[in-house]
Amino acid sequence: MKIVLKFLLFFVVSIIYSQNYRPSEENLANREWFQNAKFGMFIHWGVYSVLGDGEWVMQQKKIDKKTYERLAGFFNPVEFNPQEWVSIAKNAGMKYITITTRHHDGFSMFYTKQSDWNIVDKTPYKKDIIKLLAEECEKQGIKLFFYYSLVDWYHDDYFPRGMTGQYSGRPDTGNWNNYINFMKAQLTELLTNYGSVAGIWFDGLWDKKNADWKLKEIYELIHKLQPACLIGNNHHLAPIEGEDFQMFEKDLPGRNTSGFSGEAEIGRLPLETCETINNSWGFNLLDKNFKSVKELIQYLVKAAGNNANFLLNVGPMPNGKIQPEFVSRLKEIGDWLNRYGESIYGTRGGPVPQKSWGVTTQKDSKVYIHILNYENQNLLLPDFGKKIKNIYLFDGTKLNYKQDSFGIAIKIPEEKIDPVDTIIIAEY
Ligand code: H79
Repeated sequence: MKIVLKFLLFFVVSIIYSQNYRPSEENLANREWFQNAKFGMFIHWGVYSVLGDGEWVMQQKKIDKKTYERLAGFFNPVEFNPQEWVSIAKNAGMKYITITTRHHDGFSMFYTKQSDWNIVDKTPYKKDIIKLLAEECEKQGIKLFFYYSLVDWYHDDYFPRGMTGQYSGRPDTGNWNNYINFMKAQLTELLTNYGSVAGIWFDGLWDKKNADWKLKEIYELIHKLQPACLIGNNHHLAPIEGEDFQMFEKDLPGRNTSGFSGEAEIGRLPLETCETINNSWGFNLLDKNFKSVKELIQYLVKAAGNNANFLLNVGPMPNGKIQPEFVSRLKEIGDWLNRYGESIYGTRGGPVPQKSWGVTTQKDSKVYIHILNYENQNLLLPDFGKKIKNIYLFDGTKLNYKQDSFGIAIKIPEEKIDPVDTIIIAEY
């Protein structure tokens, strides 16, 4: 009887284990690196960039696929210089790049044997942009993530269709399993031909929420090919088994002001929040709603305070250049990080959750108090269970403070206020 019980227990335990994803050592190390990195560059680039009207133009302007195909013939970014892009990212203080290998229009920015709807076969440029960028990132020590849309407005086998893609003039037939196999084959190419890939950033699942996406198989394939590769999926839901990080689109973790984060609760995985510099992901000629340097830095700081990375987007122009309004802002963020990066890189969300005045980050025995919105010279922090040894401004100026059982009261001299971020260090 005992033996039978033991056997049963073993059986149950092994079933539980076989269902539960256990990240590899390399994967856990990569997660740690990711959380320390804090700041990355998102790149939205595709044949849609030619129209200067964002990456959703095919859907929004109801362009059928035959007509849309013409754009590939115009895509010839002769001024594309991967070395320049990677330098722009590095000088901004960014530690990784996440680029669209394939957006919802289904166009592959890399060479693929699975379809000729790709950069090498269909454009006069003929070069594998992802390959060029991957080589440069390797050279300059920047990690590379691949954005990969699950949606496809071009592929006939993306059928039955979801909420979008209904104007592209495709037959009302298709084989969903073929589509899944097509994606698996493409992901195999991406994880085989481009060196080490820091992560895959999926998007678009919301288009067919209830479809059988075979995520378990897809995630297992990725982790088999590259165990360290971090999987994230912008499905607007709580994390799914097999994922390694959780992202929030145009929102800080746990918030849903954009309406894109749906039911997503914050899980236990590393977090990332992505935003645009104007209001567009793909190049938009008319969009001049540029956020100020102050807003962008404060977004980065708030993300860090909420224990999340900040993935800031650029949508390069069809000639291959990043527009000057983006370049200048990125440079200024980089200058700020050069001075104050200690309070961001390698930190985790601080002991005091976000307040109207700002956020906290922490590292080792230091808490960085970021005053983003100066209210008055008396700052009262709730007690976070540490005996404070010293409190001073980032420039070393000692501050008057008092700690008792109610919390920590700090006097901030008004003349020391920095309108972008006044950083106070509390050492315990
Ligand atoms: O790549 C960028 C966007 O193109 C992509 N994600 C970022 C990173 C993105 N695609 N869609 N969205 C963001 C917003 C989703 C809007 C939706 Fe809907 C609201 C999807 C489902 C409800 C629009 C309205 C599409 C269907 C109904």
